[in-house]
Amino acid sequence: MAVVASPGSSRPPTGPRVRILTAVPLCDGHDSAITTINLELARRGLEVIYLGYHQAASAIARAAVQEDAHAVGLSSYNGGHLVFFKEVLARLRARDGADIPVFGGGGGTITAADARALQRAGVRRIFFAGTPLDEIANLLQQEFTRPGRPKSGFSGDRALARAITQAESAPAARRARRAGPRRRRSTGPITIGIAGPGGAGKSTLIDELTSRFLRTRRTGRIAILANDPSHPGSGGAILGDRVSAIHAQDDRVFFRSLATRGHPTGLSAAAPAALDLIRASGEFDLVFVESIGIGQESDPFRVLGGGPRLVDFVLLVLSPHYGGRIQLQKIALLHGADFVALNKCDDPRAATARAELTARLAANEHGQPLHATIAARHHDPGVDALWNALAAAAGLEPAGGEKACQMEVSE
Ligand code: B12
Ligand SMILES: Nc1nc2c(ncn2[C@@H]2O[C@H](COP(=O)(O)OP(=O)(O)OP(=O)(O)O)[C@@H](O)[C@H]2O)c(=O)[nH]1
Ligand SMILES: [Mg+2]
Repeated sequence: MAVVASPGSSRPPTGPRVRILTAVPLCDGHDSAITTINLELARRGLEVIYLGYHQAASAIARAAVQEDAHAVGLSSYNGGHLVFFKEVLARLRARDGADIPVFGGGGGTITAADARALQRAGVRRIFFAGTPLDEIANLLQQEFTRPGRPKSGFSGDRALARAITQAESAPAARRARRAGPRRRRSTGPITIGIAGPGGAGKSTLIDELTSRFLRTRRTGRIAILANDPSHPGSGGAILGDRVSAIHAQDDRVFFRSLATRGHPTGLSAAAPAALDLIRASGEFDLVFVESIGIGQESDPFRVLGGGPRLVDFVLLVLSPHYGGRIQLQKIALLHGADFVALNKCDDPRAATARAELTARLAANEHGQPLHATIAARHHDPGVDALWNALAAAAGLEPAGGEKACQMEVSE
């Protein structure tokens, strides 16, 4: 039986973890319950991948399979649970995920009779109003800790997802052998690492870039590896990057969240092995790797020395709130990044930030262009220009019909 860490305990964040995907169904905006539950489960040592509210059954099943989740937890308050939970089970079956259990809650909106009907239909468990969070976390740990099924039992995204899970749980030495040395390859997908402070808009920007990949290329797939920090005490984590990943709901996108599990570089220790598995699958044209929110001396993709680079190109994303010119002199990655984006250019401080960053990059004498973006709006010309630059560097065909243009920031 797995042990549940109590909130604030100092359980080391290493080793296998129960990974739960949580979501709120379509036509339901009641997300405060699941937000609390996510946090409490993470504080008790579980890794929680949160998909968001107003989610379709198909999107939930796709995410559960790509995340190789141990189980899916639904928080449903809209009264449609009898139909919706069954639909999620059906979509999981259709995606090689019939073995992924579904459970959930909805306070008083799910009656005991409804819960019995859902259990008869295959739902594992319903948590009623008043169930203590410790009890919920304990039950989830007990029921869903499972040995990894061999990779050979699965195909497609499920097989890739399970192989990544196995790399996450493997001892460091085995993982290193699997990942091998990383060099720029003449074939295989181009890999782009995206780093920047917490909340700068990395995930939102990746999503907008993904939409341009999908729009401008009729075939081909893209993979996204999104790293988020583990809780230093309990070892649990809230893996929240999927919330911003609207376009990951396309079958041409493989999205996988990774918790750092105490690895201090800004990426999971399994990220290099996961990258190699993605490359080896032969399925993808482009891979984005998102670091956790980084600090001034971070170099998650090793572009400043200290070993071989982990990716082909690095994009550093800053928001206008980095501080001032002194702070810009301290951000080590401003030297090594191939591309720099100033995101949130709808912010009143953007004009000053753009001027300061332009001067800072000019001092580098690396010819790094500055891209001014507003990832929070669709069809932003600054994101178009960034996509065109990345696509050109990656050798992908230019974005058809989309003019490369630099966003104008009013001075
Ligand atoms: C807070 C709330 C709101 C807030 C939502 C804020 C937010 N962002 O979430 C606001 C005020 C915005 C709101 C709006 C509405 N609400 Co409202 N709302 C509630 C309320 C009071 C509490 C729900 C809650 O968060 N509970 C807190 C959780 C932690 O506790 P719990 O529900 O007891 O859940 C336990 C377990 O079930 C378990 N659990 C729950 N989910 C999950 C998931 C997992 C994975 C796990 C492990 C466990 C678990 O955890 C708890 C542990 O004890 C309920 C009434 C009620 N008492 O339930 C109505 C209620 C859900 N709302 C209702 C309605 C009708 C609405 C509106 C349609 C009202 C309107 N006409 O505009 C809108 C719709 C909003 C939308 N866009 O969907 C109805 C639903 C009726 C139905 N389905 O038949 C309810 C039941 C009120 C009522 N009696 O009429 N609402
Ligand atoms: N105003 C504004 N908000 C933005 C923009 N881009 C992203 N955001 C918002 O900023 C918040 C953080 O965005 P994310 O994409 O999650 O940021 P992140 O860098 O991935 O965050 P972490 O992964 O936690 O480090 C979200 O609420 C976004 O909607 C933008 O261009 N303008
Ligand atoms: Mg993010």
